[in-house]
Amino acid sequence: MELEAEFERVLAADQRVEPRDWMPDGYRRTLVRQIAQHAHSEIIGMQPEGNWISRAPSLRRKAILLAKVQDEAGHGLYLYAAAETLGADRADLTERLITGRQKYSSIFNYPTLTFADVGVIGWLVDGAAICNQVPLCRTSYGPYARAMIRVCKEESFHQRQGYELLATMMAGTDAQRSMVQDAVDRWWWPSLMMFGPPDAESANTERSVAWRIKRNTNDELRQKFVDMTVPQAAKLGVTLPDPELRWNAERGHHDFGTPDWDEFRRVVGGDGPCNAQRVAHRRTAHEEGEWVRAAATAHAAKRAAREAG
Ligand code: FAQ
Repeated sequence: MELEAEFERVLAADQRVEPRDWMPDGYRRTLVRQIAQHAHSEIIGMQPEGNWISRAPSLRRKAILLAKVQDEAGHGLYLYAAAETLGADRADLTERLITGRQKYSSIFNYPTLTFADVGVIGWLVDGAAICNQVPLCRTSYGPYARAMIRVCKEESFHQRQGYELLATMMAGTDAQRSMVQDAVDRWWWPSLMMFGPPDAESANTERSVAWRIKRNTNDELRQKFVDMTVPQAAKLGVTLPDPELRWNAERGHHDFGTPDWDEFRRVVGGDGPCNAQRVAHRRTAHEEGEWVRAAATAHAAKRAAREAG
């Protein structure tokens, strides 16, 4: 009881819960679920853009894209490490991902058809990720909050490179401009779905907000993203594909249309355009990396034996 009171005190004081502190089982389970999904998203999220590294239109764009995709690997690693502080086993999490028992963000199940998609992922997908992750810098679990601070700094660079890429294309030819508009049309609604189901259908939000794991609800963050993105779209000269999108002076926010939640459920359920390909690719990479893990384990064992003897 005393331990539980201390846990509640830490939350109420907006302090951080640390790995060795007592925490309710449900709090630990929720964190492992969210952090693992987040880590998996970063790792699977390397694939759509990775698809364009070898075909980037210049050395500069290739170097930028390579750095961005590499950052995503780093984010995945920080997050797996944060999950490990809760007692999760990294190999087990990977196994759950490649056997379809754990989720990753719906957004990465859509294909990247042209180089404009790289810009739109930076602008919209990283933009949505930042909106969602900045409040997570104040999440109640210390290692997750600290990982988010660094991740957010890198995501800001990602978002700006996307916007800059698109601004460059929009200043180019008509064909380039229509390529950008086509990419915006395809990615806008999936980006809104990144924030999760509407609050009324979100099974976890109420509990997670009470535990201060989530600092905002899904709908609050979705609204924030729309409000932030509309002026950027105007500046770029692209149209967001939503006829219901308009400023509502009374609310002080933009009104917007309803995402296709049936599509969201299908994609999360495994039936999106690229789900099978994404998981198969991850599984192959894992299997082909077996020798590296074996060599690293053997090396660590030899070193430990040397140090002991
Ligand atoms: N996709 O009750 P809620 C990035 C699931 S950013 C798939 O509302 P919760 C950076 C949810 O897990 C992307 N599944 O759930 C990058 C739950 O299922 P469960 C990753 C989704 O957790 C950029 C069920 O639906 N960011 O990677 C989605 O309270 C560019 C009911 O939903 C994060 O993970 C979805 N979109 O709220 C990388 C941020 N939405 O587990 C490369 C941290 C919901 O009960 C390139 N996560 N579900 O079986 C969060 O903030 C939360 O987990 C939410 C969902 C907001 C995503």
